[in-house]
Amino acid sequence: MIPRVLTVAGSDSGGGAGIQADLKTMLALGVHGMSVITAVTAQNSLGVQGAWELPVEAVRAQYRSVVDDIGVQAVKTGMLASAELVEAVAELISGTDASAVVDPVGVSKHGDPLLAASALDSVRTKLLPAATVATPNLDEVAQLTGVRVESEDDLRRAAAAVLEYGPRWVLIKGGHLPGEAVDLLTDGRDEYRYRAPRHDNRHTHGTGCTLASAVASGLAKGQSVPEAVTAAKEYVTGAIAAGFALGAGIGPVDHGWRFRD
Ligand code: PXL
Repeated sequence: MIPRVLTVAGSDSGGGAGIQADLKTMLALGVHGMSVITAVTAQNSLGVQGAWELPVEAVRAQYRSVVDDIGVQAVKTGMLASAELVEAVAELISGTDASAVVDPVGVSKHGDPLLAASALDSVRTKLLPAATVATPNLDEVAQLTGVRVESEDDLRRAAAAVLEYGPRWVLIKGGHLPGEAVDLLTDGRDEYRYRAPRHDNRHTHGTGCTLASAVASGLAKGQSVPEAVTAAKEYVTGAIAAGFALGAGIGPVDHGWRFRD
């Protein structure tokens, strides 16, 4: 049977990030993608013009419909908007026998809030402990742990601070560091560093969602966490290199780059 992956995240009407990025990534990586929508954003290349979260019962019902009938090998979480939704999703994934990739989304590419400040403690104490892999960027690391990463030397301290909350693995995304882009994956014992060339391309909307969904797709296919991250980095690096202009602002990464001639 085809590996099945579920994203629990927000909708990006512009099609570059959120649920739309997740499902495109899953298609490109050969798994069956499914979605639990937590919030709807009115969004384009210029930013987020509006956001509406769904009632917690609607999120629970979508999740049970999918997991109880179709089944999942991996779940990815993205925008969860409120403390109530974070806590409900944490409980749902804790009770599911599947790998969980938690992308602790705080703000959009344009700096629009996608998570209430009052939800941060629920992310720390309920959601992160349920994660097989957490994938914070440097802003999310600072928001969740207070650790500010200014150079590659700080990545290990950032990872240790996130691991304190209980995820099995953490992938600290150092893409915003000056110079070479380096990510650190560790479970507190083994450590892997992923280096990628920096592409001179501002069309990077959806990068974080794409990476987390690619990791979830690899885990659903039976890859180990380090293998899934290696494959995911290769996919997202190609997608960033092929990112294209759309609208008047920041365009999306190209989820279909491997399909182009
Ligand atoms: O990349 C974080 C993210 C997650 N979810 C939704 C988004 C974004 C960024 O724009 O729009 C719905």
